Amino acid sequence: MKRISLTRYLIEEQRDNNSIPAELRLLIEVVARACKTISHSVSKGALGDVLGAAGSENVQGEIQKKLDIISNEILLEANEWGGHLAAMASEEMENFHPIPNRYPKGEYMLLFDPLDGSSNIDVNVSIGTIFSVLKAPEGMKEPCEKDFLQPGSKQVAAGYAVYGPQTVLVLTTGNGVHAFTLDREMGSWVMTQRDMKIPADTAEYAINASNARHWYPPVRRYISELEAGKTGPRGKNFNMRWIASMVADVHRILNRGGIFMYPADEREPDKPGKLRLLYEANPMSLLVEQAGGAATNGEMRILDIQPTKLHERVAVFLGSKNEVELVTRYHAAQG
Ligand code: P6P
Repeated sequence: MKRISLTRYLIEEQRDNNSIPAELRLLIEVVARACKTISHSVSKGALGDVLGAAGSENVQGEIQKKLDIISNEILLEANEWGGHLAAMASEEMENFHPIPNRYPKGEYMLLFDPLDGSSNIDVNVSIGTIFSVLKAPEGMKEPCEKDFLQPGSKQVAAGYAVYGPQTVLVLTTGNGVHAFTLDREMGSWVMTQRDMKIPADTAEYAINASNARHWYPPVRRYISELEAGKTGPRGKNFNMRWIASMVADVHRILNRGGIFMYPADEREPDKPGKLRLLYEANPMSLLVEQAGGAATNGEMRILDIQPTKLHERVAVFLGSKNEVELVTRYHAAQG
């Protein structure tokens, strides 16, 4: 595969497929540059006084790490002056962030989890940045929360950067999923995978098994069949992985297949799971579907869900199509 830069890929996509307007290309380049800066901060670790708690909580009631706040600030500062955005929203901020009046406004809205997998930061396990791009509604004057409440099928771009042994940016603008590895010497993102595809079948699943006693029957049934292995109803053995960084688990699935699950459970019946719809489940679901996989909340396609709140949570089953469809059928069978 010809190794081209992210910039060249975006320009060729814009020219050849007319699928990336100039403003969207600028947006993606700015986000990619911000992810480079975040990667630099993350990789300092203890040498950079960036580890540990920040001494505050976010809107989710989660302890914020210093790097959560640093990453959030990096994305806000990188994106607010360019003129390509009307507003931003972040897991780390209760309210959305309008573009200050001193800057021009654009037609896109950027949503992000600035640093996903925070519990792994201090123990040097892969973490990442997840982002989602929506178009501002036609004729929008002053943005408000409801302008963000669009189904995931309306995303014009989505991606993540995973900060692991390599720093890799994975992106879709609706024309396949492509990966770009950060060349630290040159400071550029270089395409290392084009048109990633998730195998329809898999022998690997990802779930936090410590919650098993709280799962609803369809999930209990599905997981117990995987655990039964070769002598059970599935007739084959399965392996399990759980990194507790959605970005890292999804990156593995995009590379070798698998199913990732974060179901709702009996602990809080009115809480539909832990993961957030707008800036975690939606971008990851678009990437997974663009790579030939599937993503549901157990009942319906995640990208079809009409959001009602900015920080709304959703149950997530995503990855290898045949496995996602099977566990979704078990939910339907339960009725
Ligand atoms: P648990 C990280 O906090 C996160 O939002 C996802 O990245 C990850 O998949 C999940 O939560 C891990 O949750 O309950 O296993 O710690």
